[in-house]
Amino acid sequence: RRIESDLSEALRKGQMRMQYQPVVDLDTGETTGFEALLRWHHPERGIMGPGEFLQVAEETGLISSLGEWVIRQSLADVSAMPGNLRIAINLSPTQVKNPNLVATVAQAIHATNIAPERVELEITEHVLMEDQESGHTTLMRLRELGIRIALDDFGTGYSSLGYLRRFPFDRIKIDRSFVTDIASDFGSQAIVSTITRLADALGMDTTAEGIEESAQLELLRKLGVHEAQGYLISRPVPPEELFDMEGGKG
Ligand code: G
Ligand code: G
Ligand code: MN
Ligand code: NA
Repeated sequence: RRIESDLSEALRKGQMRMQYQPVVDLDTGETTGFEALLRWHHPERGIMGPGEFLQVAEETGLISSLGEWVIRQSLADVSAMPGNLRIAINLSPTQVKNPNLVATVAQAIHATNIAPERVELEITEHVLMEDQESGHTTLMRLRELGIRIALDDFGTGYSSLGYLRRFPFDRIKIDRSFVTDIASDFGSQAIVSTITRLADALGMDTTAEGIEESAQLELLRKLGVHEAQGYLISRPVPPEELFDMEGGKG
């Protein structure tokens, strides 16, 4: 109950912050972009992740203003950085159902003057599952803006393969659960290898998530996965630190 009323004021009070987790190319080791991850700096509860409040945001409808803020803030932060790195933004199924989403994204791109191809939106297959027609239409309209669409948490849902055929995703994000035991479990290796070859055949890029150990990184590289993110490479960091990191590289 209290979290609901707190949440309705969190944006206005400046308690919402974005963190950014770097994504690297497994061939070159270079940073290719960042995933934007929302954090709520609550005055009493401390820093909370979306797992603790996203559900409430969805149920109360606050997700639409919160989601718009996330899009604008992430594009503003990344367009202020040197270079042409990619910014990946998570969308919940409710956000994709909102008819204003396409206009919101278009406006944020216009306002920051960022090249649309640097913007990637991450959706889970639930988007296509719950409301196939309108979900599909919205994704196509987003793509017409020149931005990219990634299929997040791949492998954890129900009928992933059908969705790959129905929508031309630009990227598949291989779920952390396959990465966690990849060094010890032949099944996970086989699954990652198969996802990667499938993505290659479909002309989609691959990113593996949740890399915490160098043995995992080496295996993923050998299996031909294109990009990687995880605590081993970097935790999600506030934008100031990101600027230092990239700025430091010249
Ligand atoms: O950052 P963390 O691991 O706590 O994220 C937990 C979940 O919340 C993940 O599924 C992630 O995709 C989602 N998430 C993180 N940031 C955002 C955001 O800005 N918007 C939406 N809709 N989901 C987010
Ligand atoms: O659902 P999605 O893939 O968007 O969720 C990303 C979440 O994974 C974020 O909350 C982020 O904080 C978390 N995360 C990122 N890297 C790692 C990692 O190496 N290990 C673990 N356990 N979580 C990670
Ligand atoms: Mn994600
Ligand atoms: Na994911």
